[in-house]
Amino acid sequence: MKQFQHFINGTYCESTSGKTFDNVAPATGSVIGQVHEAGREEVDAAVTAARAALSSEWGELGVDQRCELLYRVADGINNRFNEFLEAECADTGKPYSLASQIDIPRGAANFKIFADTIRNSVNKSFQTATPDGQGAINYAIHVPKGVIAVVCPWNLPLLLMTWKVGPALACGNSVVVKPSEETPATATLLGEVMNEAGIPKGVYNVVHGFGPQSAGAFLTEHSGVDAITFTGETRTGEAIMRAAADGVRDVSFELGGKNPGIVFADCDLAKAIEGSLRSVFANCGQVCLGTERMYVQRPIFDEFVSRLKDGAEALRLGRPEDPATNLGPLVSETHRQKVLSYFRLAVDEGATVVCGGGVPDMEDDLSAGSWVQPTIWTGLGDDARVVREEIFGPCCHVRAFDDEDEVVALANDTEYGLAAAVWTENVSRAHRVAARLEAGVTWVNSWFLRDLRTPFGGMKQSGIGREGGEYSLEFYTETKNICVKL
Ligand code: NAD
Ligand code: 6OD
Repeated sequence: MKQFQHFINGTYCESTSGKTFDNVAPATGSVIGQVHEAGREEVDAAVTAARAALSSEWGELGVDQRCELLYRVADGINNRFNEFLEAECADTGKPYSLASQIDIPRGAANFKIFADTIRNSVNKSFQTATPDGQGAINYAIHVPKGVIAVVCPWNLPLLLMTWKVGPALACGNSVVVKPSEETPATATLLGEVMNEAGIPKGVYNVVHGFGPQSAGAFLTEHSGVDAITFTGETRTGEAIMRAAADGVRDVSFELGGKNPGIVFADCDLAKAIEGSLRSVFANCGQVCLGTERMYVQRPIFDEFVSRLKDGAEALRLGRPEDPATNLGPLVSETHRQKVLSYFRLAVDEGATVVCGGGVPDMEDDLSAGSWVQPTIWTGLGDDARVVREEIFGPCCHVRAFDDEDEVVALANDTEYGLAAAVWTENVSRAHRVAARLEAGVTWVNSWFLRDLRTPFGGMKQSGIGREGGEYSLEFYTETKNICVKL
């Protein structure tokens, strides 16, 4: 049985309480490991180690030396690619075909891109006129913010954790990571890579546990933490924001979504179907950027629904390691019960079930896993809970619309504002609609096409702040102005 221990000050350790909880493989429902649950004592040790690291050799390194180390971390992940792949797929049940293309390569790339960004970042300066005619020069410098708490979800564990640890370390901070209780493996394994790469002790720390009254709350409430970066549910973000108010600590939040996909009759339908199948079903619908509300212009509505249904029914559910598998299970039985409750609610609210809506028959040991069928509905009203609430499963509702103003209003009628996808071959319409959508990221004729230099984050209840490229500098550093009178 695997043991997932904390990683504190460069060393793996257990909790003094001896408390552990099960790590369950969602594909089969079997227990594959024991996770050590941190108490206040371990969280305090991790924060203390992270604080000490700031004034040790890590704090003395120049940007170039720091970036060299981060390149070694990226190489370390790539050198142990298969170990990361197996660990991530065992924890989440996601297909190797997905994680080998997205999760693990991005886990490595997140260190390189932010090393490059920080190395090449430019500070602004201003020449200031003064009454004596001599003038002054003002210039900005960026300094690390300090100890950063990184609180992570389970859907893309390595990708989303390194998306925050990469820039935090590139900017010279130290981190304490709290992975999701569902997915402890890759954050733990990364500790070995950090040691192999020569990252000084205490710079990268990991504490395991749950949220409330456990490691998540102990970490975010800890007065030794200077700032908190969090990805997860909007309600959890509210709780963390309350904790961050003590000591007026900064937060960066990537939260929930209920993202629209808009398909105009002038789209390339084959592209729109292929992209929508990915945006609805990739990672079993457990992508914050995924589409759960499809709006399709009336002339192509019936054909779109029929082709989306064909695509959904062709998805191959199966073992993560089977190269033919392209749909995995949900992350846990608890999450499956939540998603299935929405499947029932859709019927109660009057939906027409186009496909799916239940639990698939799975063979042998897979029958005890957290599987659900890919599901499509039509016929719900705009106020239905299934159309308004984030489900985070492999499902969407498809609704017909007639014109541009109508669909923009429908798409924006939500408390969320994370992502949108627009499908049209009319370039003017594409720009016009994208500018009117209340979403942090809008893709036109694509979905989840990422350039890591671009701003990433959500509007409304989907988040606070932007990360990515130079935008990450705003959160992970303090910007200081120095004014020199000449
Ligand atoms: P979650 O909010 O339940 O948990 C996320 C993390 O927060 C976990 O590590 C958990 O232990 C911790 N946590 C929970 N309560 C806490 C508390 N009171 N104090 C401190 N920590 C606490 O989210 P999840 O279920 O792991 O992930 C799914 C959610 O994340 C979805 O809503 C999804 O939309 C969102 N998400 C958003 C993005 C984005 O980029 N906007 C990306 C991925 C996931
Ligand atoms: O690609 C990224 O950088 C990113 N943060 C993706 C988020 C996906 C959410 O599930």
